Amino acid sequence: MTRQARVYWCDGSEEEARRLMEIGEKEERIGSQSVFYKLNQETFPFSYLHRSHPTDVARTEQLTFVCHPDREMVGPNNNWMDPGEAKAKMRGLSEGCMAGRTMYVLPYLMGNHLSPYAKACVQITDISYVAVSMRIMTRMGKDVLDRIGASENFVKGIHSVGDFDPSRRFIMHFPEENLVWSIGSGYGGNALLGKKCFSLRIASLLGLKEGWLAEHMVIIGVEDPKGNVTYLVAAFPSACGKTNLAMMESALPGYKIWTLGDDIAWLHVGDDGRLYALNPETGFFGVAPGTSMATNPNMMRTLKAGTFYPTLYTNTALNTDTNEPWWEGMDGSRPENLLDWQGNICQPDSKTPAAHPNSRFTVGIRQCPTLSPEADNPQGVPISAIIFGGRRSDTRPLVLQGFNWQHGVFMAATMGSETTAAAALQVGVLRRDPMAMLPFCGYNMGDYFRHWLDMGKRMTRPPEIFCINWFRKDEDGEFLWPGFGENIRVLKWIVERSLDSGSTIPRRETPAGFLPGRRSLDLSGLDISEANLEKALAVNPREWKAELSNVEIFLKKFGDRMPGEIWDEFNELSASL
Ligand code: OXD
Ligand code: MN
Repeated sequence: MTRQARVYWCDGSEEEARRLMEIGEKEERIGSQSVFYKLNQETFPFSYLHRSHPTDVARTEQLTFVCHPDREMVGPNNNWMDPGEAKAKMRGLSEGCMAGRTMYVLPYLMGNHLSPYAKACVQITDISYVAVSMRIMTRMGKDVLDRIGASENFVKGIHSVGDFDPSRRFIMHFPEENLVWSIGSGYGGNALLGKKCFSLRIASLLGLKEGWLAEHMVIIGVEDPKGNVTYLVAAFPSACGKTNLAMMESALPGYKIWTLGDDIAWLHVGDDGRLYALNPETGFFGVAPGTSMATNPNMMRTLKAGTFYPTLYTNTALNTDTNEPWWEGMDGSRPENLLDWQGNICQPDSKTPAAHPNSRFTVGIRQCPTLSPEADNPQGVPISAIIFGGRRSDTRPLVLQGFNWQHGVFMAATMGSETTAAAALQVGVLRRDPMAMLPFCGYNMGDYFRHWLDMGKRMTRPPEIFCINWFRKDEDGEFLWPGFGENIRVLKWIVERSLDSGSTIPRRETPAGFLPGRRSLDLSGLDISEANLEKALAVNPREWKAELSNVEIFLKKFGDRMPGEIWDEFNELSASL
């Protein structure tokens, strides 16, 4: 059907990565541009720049469908298409789509080779950029084909960039067949089918059937000055600081963050009744703008650590004096001689960003200096607290703890966030984004909340649940909380509240949840006024009432699929405000 000129079976080796870089540099093109451009190999070892098609710069949620015979099961949170109709459409669009091009066959594993939870997958693609990106982000290799053998039990991905025409761009999921079929985009979550498409959308549905959760979460270990490590997961919408949190450098002496993952966590209940998290990926696909030695020094070190994994920069600007990538918010001043993300010369006084706001780096997790020694644990790590967050200029306080599992699930189910450039949507508008999974939950969200409630009942020691908001602003639009490495102060409170001794750590009860008690947040050495701290932590009934009417509209969309427990919590909060 695809009529490719040749087939290339990838084995995941280093020689192959180098060969693919060369093909992308010298043989493949997007329009008039090479797929890869070699950057300064002294300062950015094994690094390449990729410029995507100008219409293809973010995930396209409006072109993403879940195709299942039961529309109700798919829910109002997903675009739906009948599987037969979707297949016919995709066949039409895919006819001859690889003519004259190479089809790369990518066998890969999501999860550790030794993990009982790992899933074998095969994706085909027709662009070296996706082949190389998948090698960074997954465990790719011939051994995966041996593992699959003659069985049908693997996740199938068909991907072609087609002609990049947005009117012929679709990302279709067929959960009944473990199949993802994507055409017309080479960008991130639209094209690296092991990521959002499988490890979140399809995996979330597998999790519903098999009793586990696939979540949009970072996994970190927080080490205290005594050397005890407590593991946490945290869910934030795209481009809200998950990567910065995952490799944060603590502003409090003696504390250290260990990195296990920055985007996806698979959560299983262990034999001991605790919740365990593992990261199915092996790389970071992070947002570049704003990343610097000041905001995320460990990521800057990761980017420059070049090993046998190439590091890719997608749609960043290029400093033509040094041949290095550049983006807004990087250290130092704006270079004089810059090409923007499309390769055009930038005027020095231009106010338009030179890097695309959703420009990204793709880099191997092995290069991360804070990688946890437990990152490859086949069972995952035991989780003491689950954090949910969003980008909210108002209403939501710096941190709130849920009263119990059910209340925590309600808090997460009703969270919202101001949209970012990660998806092709209007930026900065508030949308409800339960568990940061709105674009990624592959089935009806009402059923998803019920699954979360049921998971809690299966654990003998469920993690504590918290909601955080680093982004609250004052009347003048200034952030109230300094963020970045100072966030450790909030994590410290969260960890302490989550340990067995947690009930002794002071907290204040509000209708919306527990706030840190007076002086229980460690503010030593931090310059923040009492007034700002109070504003950052305020639970304001007027704001919450407005919030709840917005929440009610959202929850009602799911009709009787919305569990009664969620409405019970809603009614209790409404009544107590
Ligand atoms: C991502 C996203 O790329 O969430 O991780 O958009
Ligand atoms: Mn993400």
